[in-house]
Formats: sequence, structure tokens, C-alpha cells
Amino acid sequence: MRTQVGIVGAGPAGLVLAHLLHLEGIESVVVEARSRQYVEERVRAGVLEQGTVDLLIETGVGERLKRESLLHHGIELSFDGRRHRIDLTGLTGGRSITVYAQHEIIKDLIQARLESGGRILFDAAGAAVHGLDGPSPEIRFRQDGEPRTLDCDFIAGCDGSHGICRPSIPDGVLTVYERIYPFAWLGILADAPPSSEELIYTHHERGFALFSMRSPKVTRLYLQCAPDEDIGNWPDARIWEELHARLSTRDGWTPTQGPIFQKGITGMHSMVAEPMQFGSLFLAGDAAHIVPPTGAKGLNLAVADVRVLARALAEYYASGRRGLLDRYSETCLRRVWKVQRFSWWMTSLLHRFDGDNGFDRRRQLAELDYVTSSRAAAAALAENYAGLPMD
Ligand code: RFL
Ligand code: PHB
Repeated sequence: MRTQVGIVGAGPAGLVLAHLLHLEGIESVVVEARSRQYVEERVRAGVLEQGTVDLLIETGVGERLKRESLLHHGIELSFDGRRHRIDLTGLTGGRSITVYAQHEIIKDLIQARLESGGRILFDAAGAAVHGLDGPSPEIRFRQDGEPRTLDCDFIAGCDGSHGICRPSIPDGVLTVYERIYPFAWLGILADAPPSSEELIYTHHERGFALFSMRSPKVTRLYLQCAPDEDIGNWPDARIWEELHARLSTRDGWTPTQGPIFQKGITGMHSMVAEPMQFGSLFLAGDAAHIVPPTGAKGLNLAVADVRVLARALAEYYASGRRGLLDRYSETCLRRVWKVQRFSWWMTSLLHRFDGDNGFDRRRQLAELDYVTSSRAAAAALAENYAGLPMD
């Protein structure tokens, strides 16, 4: 088998890249380890930046998103029992965020690719990349037990944080910068109409909590917990008790309760691998960098990367010039590091750190007070949360 761009991974990075390349007349094949059903049901992100939404709509894969998503003009920060609104739209000259589940985007992209004759090879086992520093890189894998080889001009490593592309780069090429946080998030989905129209990020002495949603009928909630927390220790009644303790505010607001139909624990990690390219391999999305979910940035960053990569590949195939490809990592990393900074800042502001003393807690509260009372500080948060320019 042969193609121009071989893409490992059918997550947001891989599928958006395949779609953008198709619009440029560039052929690609996506090689995905999991089944179509698995990737279409995997519960993950929910908040999209304005730039991500604009890109999906402008490139023709935003029809269902326009109909079914929820447009939000603000978020709330809650501390000391009170909620404070950050007017994202007012503070950014008209930008907003959109709530639409990541797996719904995945469904829309898979459908669009398959309808236009694109190739996505699901259930591809044991993928490995070869010949990265030579003229003819290839992806080898097995399908239905049969060995297969995909010859390509370029390989896009869009295989997430546990993929095989980043570890295939020879030792000594990459520098990995990282921070592991001493806590995790326990997340639930509940059949309960959201009792607030906007997301609420809560700083509480018992730990961080987040009120979010997926639809007018489904609430999404998260609790800070220990990094090695056993979900078995969290029966539904305990989860609700803890959520009510952290999220309820003095004005009597509290989340509406309903049957929990999904539970999971997510670790908190910041990581950047530099450079994001080696020979004919280009890393994008979680394969190259991870952010803690507090800033709601991972998916958005994956989309920003592949936008840069698609443009660079389009320039190469149109003119033979490699300038944009050679600068791919440098171009992406400027934005990646700003988003890392913001995600780290939101995480540090809102969570309880075990070693912290009274000084640290008062400093956090002073910062929350500042962010919610100074227009300049609120504008800095809003500009980052709604999304920095794509490039
Ligand atoms: P993905 O989505 O992990 O996709 C990688 C794909 O590669 C496949 N794969 C392989 N395929 C072939 N061979 C192999 N050897 C392979 N190894 C892996 C995998 O099966 C998968 O299909 O990476 P990508 O595309 O870079 O996208 C990144 C995003 O998924 C991630 O950053 C976000 O989900 C992060 N995130 C959020 N991001 C936001 O922008 N806004 C949010 O509100 C938000 N909330 C979240 C989040 C992530 C969370 N979790 C569970 C980590 C909330 C949570 C709880
Ligand atoms: C979500 O709805 O899943 C969500 C919202 C905001 C975040 C992270 C996750 O910061």
C-alpha cells in the first residue's frame, strides 16, 4: 500500500489532519489500533475554543456541531462559597467557547472522511514506523492477522500520549519537559439537567471541583482526588456528597443530582517533547505534548498543530518548498508553551496541594480575588481560555 501522508491514530489530531489534507488534494491513510466503535464512544473533552469551532465549520464538518452544541459566553470561578462570572465574550471582543463532546467530533470526522472515499484502517495491531531519517518511511502493522506495510512520503504521529511514534525517535534527539501533579480528577457523567448554564471552576478547601455539561440533559462533573485513587472506593452516594460539599454556594446553588452512567479517573500531567519532528515524522497533539485538563486545552492544541502541519504539507506538495515543514516544530511550540503556561496556571490556582500551608492558601485566594475583580486580570484569563490565535 502507498500514500502521501501516513497518519498513526484516529483521534482529533489524526482525523482533522486527514480532513484538511483531503481539502488540499493530498492523499492520506489513517492507521488506528482501536475499533471504530471504540474511538466513537471514548469519553473525553467537551470544551472547544472559538478557533477550533471556526475551523470545523469553515471546512464543512460543523453541521451537527452547529445544531447540537451549546454556545457559552462566560465561565464562573467559585471560591469562599461565592460564584464570580468571567465574561469571556465581553473581555475578548466577541469570542466564546462551545460545549460539544470530543467523541461527537470524532463521529462527524469519520463520517466525512469515509463519505469522501478516505481510508481509515481500524483495528490495526502492532503499528511500528520505520525509515524515518531516509527517503521512504513506512508504517508496518497487522490487520486480520496479516502483516501490512504502508509506504509514505511523510508520517504524522497522531497516536496520543501512549503511542509508538514518539518512542520511535532515536535516543538523544528529543528533550522531554514535564511535571506530574500530586492529584487526579474523578469525572462523572450524570443524567441530570445542568443547574447552571455555564461551567463553574471551584476552589475549595476539600479540593478542586468542576461543574460542566454535555447537553441540556447531561451534567459532567469532576472532583480532585488522589493520583492513585481507586474508583471502587467511590460509590455514587459518596461522589454526590463530595460534589455537593465542594460546589454548593452560599446563595443555595447546588448541582442537580441524577443517575451516574459513566465514571473515570484522569491523571494530571504537563509534558512537552521538543522538537516535534524528526526526519519525515511529525508529531501532533497528545503525542507531542500533554496538558492537565484544567484549561480545557488538549483537543484544541491538537487541532492547532495539525492546522500548521496541513499548511506546511500543502506548501510542499504545491511547490516542493520545505520551509514551512522545516519550521513546523518551532511554529507549533510557541503556542504550545503559552498554552502549557495557562494550563499550569489554572491548575495551580484552583487545586489544593497537600504540602501547602496557610500562606499558600491565602495567596491562592488573593489571586482568585484579583482575577475576579480586576478587568485586566480577567481579560488575560478570558483571552487564553477562549483561545490564543492559531498561528
Ligand atoms: P488521542 O485522542 O489520544 O488519539 C490518539 C489515537 O491514536 C490511537 N493509537 C494508535 N493507533 C495505532 N497504533 C498505535 N500504536 C496507537 N496508539 C494509540 C488511539 O487509539 C487514539 O485513537 O490524541 P489526539 O488526537 O492528540 O487528541 C488529544 C485529545 O484527545 C486530548 O488532548 C483531550 O481529550 C484532552 N482533554 C480536553 N481537551 C480540550 O481541548 N478540552 C477539554 O475540555 C478537555 N477535557 C480532556 C478533557 C482529556 C480528558 N482525559 C480523559 C484525558 C477531559 C478529560 C477527562
Ligand atoms: C468537560 O466538560 O469535560 C471539561 C470541561 C472543562 C475542562 C475540562 C473538561 O477544563
